[in-house]
Amino acid sequence: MTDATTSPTDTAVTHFKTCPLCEAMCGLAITVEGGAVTHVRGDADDVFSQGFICPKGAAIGQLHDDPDRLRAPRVKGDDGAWREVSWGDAFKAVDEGLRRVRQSGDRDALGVYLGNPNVHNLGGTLYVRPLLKTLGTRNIFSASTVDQMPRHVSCGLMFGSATTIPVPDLDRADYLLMLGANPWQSNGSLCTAPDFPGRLKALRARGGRLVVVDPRRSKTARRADEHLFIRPGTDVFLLVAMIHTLFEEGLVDPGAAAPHLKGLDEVRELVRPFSPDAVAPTTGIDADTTRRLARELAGASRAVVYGRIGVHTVPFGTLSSWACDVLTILTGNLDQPGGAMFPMEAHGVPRASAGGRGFQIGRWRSRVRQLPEALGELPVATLADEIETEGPGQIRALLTVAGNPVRSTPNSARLDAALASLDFMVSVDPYLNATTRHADVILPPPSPLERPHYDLAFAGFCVRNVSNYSPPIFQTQGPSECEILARLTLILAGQGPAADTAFVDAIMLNTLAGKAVSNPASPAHGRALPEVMAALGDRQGPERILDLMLRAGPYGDGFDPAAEGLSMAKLEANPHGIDLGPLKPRLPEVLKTPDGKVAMAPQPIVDDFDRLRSALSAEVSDALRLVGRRHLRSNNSWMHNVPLLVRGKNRCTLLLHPDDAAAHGIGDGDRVVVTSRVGSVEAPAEITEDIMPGVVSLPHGWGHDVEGIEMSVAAAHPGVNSNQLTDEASLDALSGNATLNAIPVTIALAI
Ligand SMILES: Nc1nc2c(c(=O)[nH]1)N[C@H]1C(S)=C(S)[C@@H](COP(=O)(O)OP(=O)(O)OC[C@H]3O[C@@H](n4cnc5c(=O)[nH]c(N)nc54)[C@H](O)[C@@H]3O)O[C@H]1N2
Ligand SMILES: Nc1nc2c(c(=O)[nH]1)N[C@H]1C(S)=C(S)[C@@H](COP(=O)(O)OP(=O)(O)OC[C@H]3O[C@@H](n4cnc5c(=O)[nH]c(N)nc54)[C@H](O)[C@@H]3O)O[C@H]1N2
Ligand code: SF4
Ligand SMILES: [Mo]
Repeated sequence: MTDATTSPTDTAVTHFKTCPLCEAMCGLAITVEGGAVTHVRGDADDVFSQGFICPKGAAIGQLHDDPDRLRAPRVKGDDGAWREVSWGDAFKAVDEGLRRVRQSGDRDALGVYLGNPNVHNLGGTLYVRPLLKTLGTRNIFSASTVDQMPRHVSCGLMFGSATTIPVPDLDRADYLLMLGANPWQSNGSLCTAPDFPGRLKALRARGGRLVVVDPRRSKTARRADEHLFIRPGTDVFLLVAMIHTLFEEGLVDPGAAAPHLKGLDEVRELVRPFSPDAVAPTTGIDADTTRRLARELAGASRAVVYGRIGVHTVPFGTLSSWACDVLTILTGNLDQPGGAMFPMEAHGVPRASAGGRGFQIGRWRSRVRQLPEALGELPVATLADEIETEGPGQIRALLTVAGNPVRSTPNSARLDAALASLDFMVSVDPYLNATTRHADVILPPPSPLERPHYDLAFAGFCVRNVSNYSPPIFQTQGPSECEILARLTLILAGQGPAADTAFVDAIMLNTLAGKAVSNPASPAHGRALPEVMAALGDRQGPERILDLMLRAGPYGDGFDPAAEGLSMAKLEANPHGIDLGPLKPRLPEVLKTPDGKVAMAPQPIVDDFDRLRSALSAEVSDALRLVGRRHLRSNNSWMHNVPLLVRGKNRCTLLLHPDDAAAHGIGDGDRVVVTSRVGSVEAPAEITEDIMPGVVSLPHGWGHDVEGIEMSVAAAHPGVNSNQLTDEASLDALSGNATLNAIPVTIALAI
C-alpha cells in the first residue's frame, strides 16, 4: 500500500504539513512511527496557524488509513461488477470509452464536473486547466455554482477579475458585520484565517464589535456582540437598505479609495426605493435597527462586511455579494487596514499598473435552459437537463474529478437518475460513493499525506500574506493526482493511454516562463528562457512549476541565486511556512477593469435590480423555509467515513422552533417528513429556540444509505440528503448559482 519516506523501523519522526481539508490552511505536526501516523497536533511553530487545529485535521491519519479509501483503479464490467485493475489497464479502458464517445464528433457530448477538493490540491489547481482546454467542451460544471459563483461574478464585474476578491482584514478590523457565515464551525471561506474563532475573540477583546445576521443562532452568533435573525434569502434587502441610509444620512465617505471609484451616483439611484421602512416587512428586521447598523458601520474606524454561503446560495446571491462590498467601500474601508483588502499571493503575477480586459458573463448559454456561462462554466443546476435532453450537444459521457454532485447539487435525485443513463463515466476519486458508483472507471488519487501541498487557491484569500509548501509524508505506488490528470489530458488529445506526461508540464512551464520574462513587474523580467529553465534545476512535476511561479512572483528571487527572494528551496528550508506580512493596500494596481476603476454600478448589476424591485413589491410569503448548516466534524459529503468524525449523536437532524413544532404536533426526536417542490426526506426533529420561527435547518452532504457504495462507516451513520429538497429550477439568475437556502418546504409528523 504505502511506505513512509522513512522506513517502518525508524523511530518517531514529525512531519509538518499544511492541512488541505478546508480553507483555513492550518499547519499540522504529524508524527509517523513504524510507517504509520501515530499522532497529529497543531504545529505551534506554523507562521499562520500557530498551533490551531480542528477535529478534521486531527483525523487526517484515519482518513489516510481508511480501509474503504480506494488504492487501486476500478473498472466496471458488463455485469455491473467492479474489478480492480492495473493503472495501465485503467487508462486503456478510459481511452477506449472516451474514444467511443468522441467518435460522434460532438465535443460537447463529454461533460465534466469538478468538485471542491480540486481547489485543495495541486492536481486540481494546476492540471485541470490544460485538461479542460484539451476537452474543448462547453459542458463544464463545478461546485462553484453551488457555492461562491456570486462572489466571483460581483467581484469580476466590480474589480475586473473573478479572482480579485477583497477579504476581511480580520486581525485589524474593529467592526465586523457577518451575514450567512458560521466560521466557528466552517473555519471560514473566501477568508483564509486559521483559528478564525480566535481571531474573532481577539477582535472583541480589543474593543471591536461583531454583529452576526443569520436565521439561526449559530455558534458564531452566540459569541457575537449582537445577533439578528433574518428571514432566509432576504439579506440583500437589509444590505441595500443600509446603503440607502448611508446616502440619506450623508454618511458616504469612501476615503482614500474615492479617486478609484466610478458610478457612485448610479448606486444612490439604484437603492432609492429600498428604504429601511420599505424592506422591513421582507427581512423581518425593523427599520431603526437597519439604520443603526449603517451608522455603526460608518462610525467605526476600521470596519468590514463579510457575507458567505447563507447570502450567496440564494436567489439574489450576486446582488448580496455586491452590496457587502459597496457598504465596505462607501464607509471608507476598501483597501484599508482593518477593512476589506486584496492579498498579494507569493505565486501571483506582479502588476505595474491598473487596467485589464475586464470580466464578462454570458459569453455563451446552456443548450436546454439558455442559462449564461460564468467563468467558462455552466450552472450545475442544469447538468441533469443537459444529460437528459436529446439533440446535438447532449452529454453522453461525464468525467468527475473530486466531486460528489449526487449529494451536493440541487434535486440530486434527478441527477442520480441522469448519471445512470450515461454511456460512459470516469471518476477521479478516492471513494466509491453516491456519484462514483455510476462510473465505468474510477481512478483513485493518493491520500493527502501522499502528496505535496501548496495552497495555490487559498493563498489569494489569506488574511495575511503567507507562503507554505509541504512535501509528501508517504510515498504512493500509483500515479500522483497531477499525473492522473496529465494522462487524461493526453488521452483526450488523442495521444493514447501511455504518452509521456512530462509533455503537459513542458507546455505549462513554457507558457508561464514566457509570461514571466516579458512582465516588467516580475523580478524575472528580461531573463533568457534557457537561463530560467537551467535555474529550475532538476525538479519535476508540480514542484518545478511552483518554483517558477514563486521565483517570478512578487516576492521571488527572480532566478538570481544571490537574491534574497522566495523559491522552492527557501520554502523547503522553512517547513513552518514564511510569513510575508500583513495585507498591504493595492489600489489601483490590483484593478483589472478596462478603465482601471472600481465599477460601483456595473450594467449586469443594474439590470438585476429589476428583479429586486419586483421582489420587494411581491407579497411576503409565509411558507416555511429550509436553510442548511455545517458541523465542525463534517466536511461536505465525504468525511463521514472517518470514525473519529461521526462519533456521538446524530447530527443530521431537522432543527425547528418550538412554535413550529407545536403547530405541527411534533415532539423532540420525532421523525418529520420535509417536502419541497422536488422531493421529500424524513429526519428526526431537534426542537430549539436557536432557530427563527418559520425556518427549519438540515445539514447537507448526508444520505449514505444507498446501494452500491463502499463507505462502511458512513453507511452506518447515513443521515438524509438535504439536496433531495433543493430545487434545480431556482437560481441566482446573474451567476447561475443554485439556491440551497430559503427553500419553501412543508413539514409533517411521519406516520
Ligand atoms: N444543500 C446544500 N448543498 C451544498 C452546500 C450547502 O451549503 N447546502 N454547500 C455546497 C458547497 S459550498 C460545496 S463546496 C459543494 C461541494 O460539492 P462537491 O465537491 O461535489 O462535493 P464534496 O462533498 O466536497 O465531495 C468531494 C468529492 O471529492 C472526493 N475527494 C476527496 N479528496 C479528494 C482528492 O484529493 N482528490 C480527488 N480527486 N477527489 C477527492 C470525495 O471522495 C468526494 O467524492 O457542496 C455544495 N452543496
Ligand atoms: N466543518 C466544516 N467546515 C467546512 C465545510 C464543511 O462542510 N464542514 N465546508 C467548507 C466549504 S466547501 C465552505 S464553502 C465553507 C462555508 O462556510 P460558511 O459560509 O461559514 O458556511 P456555513 O457554516 O454553512 O454557514 C452558513 C450560515 O448561513 C446561515 N444562513 C442560511 N440561510 C441564510 C440566509 O438567507 N441569510 C443569512 N444571513 N444566513 C443564512 C446558516 O444558518 C449558517 O449558519 O465551509 C468550509 N468549511
Ligand atoms: S480548520 Fe480546516 S485546515 Fe484547520 S485543521 Fe481543521 S480542516 Fe484542517
Ligand atoms: Mo464550498
